[in-house]
Amino acid sequence: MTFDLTRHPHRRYNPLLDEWILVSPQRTNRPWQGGVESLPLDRRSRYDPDCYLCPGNTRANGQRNPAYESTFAFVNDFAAVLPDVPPAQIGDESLLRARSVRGEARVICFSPRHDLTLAEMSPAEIRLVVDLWARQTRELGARFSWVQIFENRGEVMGASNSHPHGQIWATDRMGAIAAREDQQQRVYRARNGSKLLCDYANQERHIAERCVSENASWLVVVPYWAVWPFETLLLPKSPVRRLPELDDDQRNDLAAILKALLVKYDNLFEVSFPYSMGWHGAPYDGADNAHWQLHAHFFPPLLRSATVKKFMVGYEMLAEAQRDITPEEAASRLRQLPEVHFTLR
Ligand code: H2U
Ligand code: ZN
Repeated sequence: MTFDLTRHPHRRYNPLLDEWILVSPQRTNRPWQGGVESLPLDRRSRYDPDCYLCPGNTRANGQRNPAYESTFAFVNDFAAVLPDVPPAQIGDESLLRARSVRGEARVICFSPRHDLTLAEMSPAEIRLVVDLWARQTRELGARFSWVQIFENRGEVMGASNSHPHGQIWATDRMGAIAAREDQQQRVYRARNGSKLLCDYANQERHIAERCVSENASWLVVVPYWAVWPFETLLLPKSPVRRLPELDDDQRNDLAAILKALLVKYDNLFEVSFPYSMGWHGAPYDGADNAHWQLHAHFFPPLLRSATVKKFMVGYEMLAEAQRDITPEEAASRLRQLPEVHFTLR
């Protein structure tokens, strides 16, 4: 018997995080039997008088949103990080160690329309979100070394409001996951003289089986080491360290590929697909960061249908992450899905 990645349990290496993941493809080699359960589409209205993100409405702290017409950013009224924190370093080398954190948290509204998602917005509207991400990165990067842009989409991911929005937490230190990516890219560059994620994108384009979508400037793959069933990695095709560096064409192409990916996601189970997504780019720490390649991660929790989600429990909490459906199979299903939203068919 010879080893076969499509049939035998194995572990795959994640070079960005220096971690392993267990893959058990034998559990899904049976034919696809899960029905497609469509959830009823909740028809929301364009404006919700009770929404704290809609234009002109009053937020929990009594402040009033402007009558914004495209995007809108404000400082989170219940911020997890704060700018005015006295510096402190407690318990240096002891087991009980703590450090102060300085930061700023913002909420970013993607559209004045309460009833849309990024997937339903036009590429031109998504382009304005790209510009907002880039602007916010530059602005917060002038004051903090790490700018974490993210979106929690859908109730299952803990989003507290269906108005299309994301968040930014900027801090004076990188988070632990970002720091590991930084270190792994640095070591790779020192060893190979090239960027880890540029080499990876080139390989995946050549192999093609994990590619989901591609245009002139961007590539979406289900990474070889994906943990979540339909996790994807969005990569620029040329070297870019941070969002603000993207030129006009790259921004338009980014809006187009985001539209394509998010429509595919919605079409997968014919539901507004939940996910957490976020951007990773070079820190603003004064170093040259030539090892850094900008990228976005999409982590959707759904596994088999609109209602069956993957749980990270048991073995995964205690040993390492595990998946059944192979990244190749997930990519193939996403690739074949139409780029027209199911609600418009
Ligand atoms: P989430 O849906 O990802 O939780 O983001 C919404 C954020 O909006 C959340 O972090 C903030 C919450 O603190 N918020 C305000 O800043 N003002 C409000 O009036 C309500 C919620
Ligand atoms: Zn709203």
